[in-house]
Amino acid sequence: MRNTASVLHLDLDAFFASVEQRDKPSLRGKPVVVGGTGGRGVVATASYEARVFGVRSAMSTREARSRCGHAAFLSGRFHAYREASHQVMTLLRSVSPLVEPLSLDEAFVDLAQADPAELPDLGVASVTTYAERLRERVAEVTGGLTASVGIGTSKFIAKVASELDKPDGLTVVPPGTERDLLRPMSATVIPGVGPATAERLRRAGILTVADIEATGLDDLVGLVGKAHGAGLHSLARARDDRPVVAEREAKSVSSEGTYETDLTDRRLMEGLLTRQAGEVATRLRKHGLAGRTVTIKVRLHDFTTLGRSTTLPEPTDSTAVVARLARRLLTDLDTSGGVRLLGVGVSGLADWIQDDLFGETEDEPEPLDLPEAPSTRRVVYAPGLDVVHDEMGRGWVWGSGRGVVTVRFETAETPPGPVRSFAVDDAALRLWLPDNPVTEEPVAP
Ligand code: TTP
Ligand code: MG
Repeated sequence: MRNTASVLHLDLDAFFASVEQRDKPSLRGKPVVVGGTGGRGVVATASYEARVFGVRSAMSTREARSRCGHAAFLSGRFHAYREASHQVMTLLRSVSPLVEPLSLDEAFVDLAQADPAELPDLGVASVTTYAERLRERVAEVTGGLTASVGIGTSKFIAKVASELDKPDGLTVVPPGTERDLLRPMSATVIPGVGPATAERLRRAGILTVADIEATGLDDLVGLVGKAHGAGLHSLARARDDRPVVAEREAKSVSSEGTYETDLTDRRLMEGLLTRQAGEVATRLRKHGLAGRTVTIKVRLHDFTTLGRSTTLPEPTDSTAVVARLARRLLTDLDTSGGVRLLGVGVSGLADWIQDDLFGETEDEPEPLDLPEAPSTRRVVYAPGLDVVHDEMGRGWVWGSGRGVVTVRFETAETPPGPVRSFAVDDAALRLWLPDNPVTEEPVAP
């Protein structure tokens, strides 16, 4: 255990919704819900103004509309979220070589590896000043996004701390005060205590961290099993020595793409999966790896994300094998409503490979017979998407239906702008995408 508060956890506030408010000035300070906007859609996240009305992640959009009908309901713009994430992760990597991203909007940073010229000591006062400056820099590099930060002697404490003063807050837990902080908290603050474990503990009268602390190791093991019980016993005492790991050893190699308009053409989807399989297999070979489990990931138009996987008897690094399995997995899924994300991954990695696994020593990429994009992609003016109009310039889709699309003409750099309506087939209007979108956070290896 380290004796300084030098593990930092950063989590952006209402991430997708904040990016939307940054880019759509008329929505700043207003309730915004990002997610599937159709009948079966699910909320990905809501701005804090919408949370006041009880809107939450994973709630059905229908329920969110009934709680906060006046919110702006937007479908997502993943290129914008990836770009903001990239800006933040690049900043964090410039302050310490040890940065461990947990998701697009969340990372651990080891401050013990920060530049001593900027952080001369790891006392509470110094790390507090340093973290306040870091939060300002997050806002600078992202054009105004806020982050909540927690700092403590371990990953567990840092992560708990970043939640304490959300949004736009900073909490530093001084070394030695961890157990007092944790004791009154619900047992569910401990990583790994999900609903099922929490229920088992509750039936034994264990509700808080203090209750866990007061329960013997044997009793905990009896309740939740050996490995889990030992983890609870340690974490309830704030014992956590997991290091911040920059380049985790790759557990999987994957490639995915998000599409601004819903894909409906099956052949196009198969072509994209084949191409992604080629990228994954190439990366595996480059690093001398092979894996047994092939997975596909499919996000439907309503934000439901589906995964299917299959496991081979032996590891493979062959494009042809990965591509064939990926396409076969797709046949299990109903994609008729449209698909906005496709991905292929290989996991269960081994750093050896048997020769001639399936009699396919050749690794010829399969021909990519992709149909032309315009014939296969419906142009869907989903609410929130970026558009550009020949005379009016850049704006975003406010709503569409009955052959009409309504646009608000504003960007992050303009004041709130005017609203105009057009016929959906108006040749002066089209969807807008950045020239060089950030496609993916690098995956190790
Ligand atoms: P979170 O950090 O969990 O949530 P948040 O950043 O929106 O809000 P908070 O201020 O509480 O941190 O997730 C980051 C993003 O991940 C979120 O903006 C949207 C996306 N997400 C989903 O798509 N589905 C989900 O169920 C959740 C929880 C998040
Ligand atoms: Mg967040």
